[in-house]
Amino acid sequence: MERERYKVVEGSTETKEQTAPSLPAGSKAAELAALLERHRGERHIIVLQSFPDPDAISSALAHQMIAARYEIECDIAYDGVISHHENVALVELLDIPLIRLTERDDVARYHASVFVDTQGTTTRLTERLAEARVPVLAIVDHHEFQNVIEAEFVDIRHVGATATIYTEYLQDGLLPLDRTDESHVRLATALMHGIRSETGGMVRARREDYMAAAYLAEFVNQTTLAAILSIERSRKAMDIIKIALESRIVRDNYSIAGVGYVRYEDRDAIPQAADFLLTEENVHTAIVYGIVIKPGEREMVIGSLRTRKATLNPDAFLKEALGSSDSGRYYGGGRREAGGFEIPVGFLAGTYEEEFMRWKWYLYDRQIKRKFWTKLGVLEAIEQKREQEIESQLRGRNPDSSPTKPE
Ligand SMILES: [Mn+2]
Repeated sequence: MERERYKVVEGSTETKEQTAPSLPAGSKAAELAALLERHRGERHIIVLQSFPDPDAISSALAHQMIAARYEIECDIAYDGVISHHENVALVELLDIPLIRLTERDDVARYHASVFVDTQGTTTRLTERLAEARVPVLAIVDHHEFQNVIEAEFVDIRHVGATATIYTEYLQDGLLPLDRTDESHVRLATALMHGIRSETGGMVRARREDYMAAAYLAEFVNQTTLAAILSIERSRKAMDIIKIALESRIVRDNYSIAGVGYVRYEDRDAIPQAADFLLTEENVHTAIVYGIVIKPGEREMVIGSLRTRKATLNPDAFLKEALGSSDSGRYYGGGRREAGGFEIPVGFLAGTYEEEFMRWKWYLYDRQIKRKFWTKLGVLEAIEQKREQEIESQLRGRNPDSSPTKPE
């Protein structure tokens, strides 16, 4: 019986042998296969969180392709926006058909819904589908159990990514990947990106995520993956340039901007931002800096100086402004027209708790600005104004939790 049905789907006895699945008994993959078999020929909606990320998008694609083998037609839907550039890059480069559902769209036409990388708490589609009496068929997710909706099939696991769970389904035989099949290569590339981005480039990955990535590795299109990542990176640089532009302070033709925390991979955006600030009218010298972090590694304030002023020697300027460490090593130096500096965060490094990070940035930002304003001889005016701003900010917030301000 089962075998006959697979034959119909695949349309040839040749592939029948490969796909009539010997799914691991008692596995979630086998359970999902049985579920899809029961709903053969239906039309389903795959629901994503309102702001879908690569993990959600790639997992949905996997579900869509698996379900297609049971003649189930799936729409991948969300009700918010695809906000981040990396997600846009993923969707565009891999040609993944996402549908943005608006209020006007009729959801009653679906036989059932499937929640992927969400348990219904991060989308308003949950209520709309409930109102339209569309039953929930499946939930596949890696977040904490929410107990908001019930489903025929539930697979919620503590792994780094939902894409890891779907990769396991593929491995278990729900859709064995074939390197010569372009759509399979696209799927593997999407899932790899999903796992990597969801685990912070594997930093937070668990054993299961590594196993999944290892399986996907031989099917991934490296060029496409690199393109997705480079689009992501250049857009990150744009974000940092934007922050620099918004936070810059211009005095005496010097433009100075602290951009906050910068991921190690994005550190090149700091000199790019300095180059950009230099294009502003009346600015001859631009300085941009941020705290560059990479979990488990050394933390540094990294800064860049760019100047068009012929009489300004970046090397001498930075050495004088920032001075040297106890061991006599200068924090900064340079060449003609450009310079850079690196200040180790040292003792304060490695704590990523939000409040702590905010104060850490505040102190470094403040100290670096003081050094430069002192060098330029404009310290007093700016400090006074800033002091007032901060004091009123602190008063407006919770004064008890404010650490003693320096000096
Ligand atoms: Mn996720």
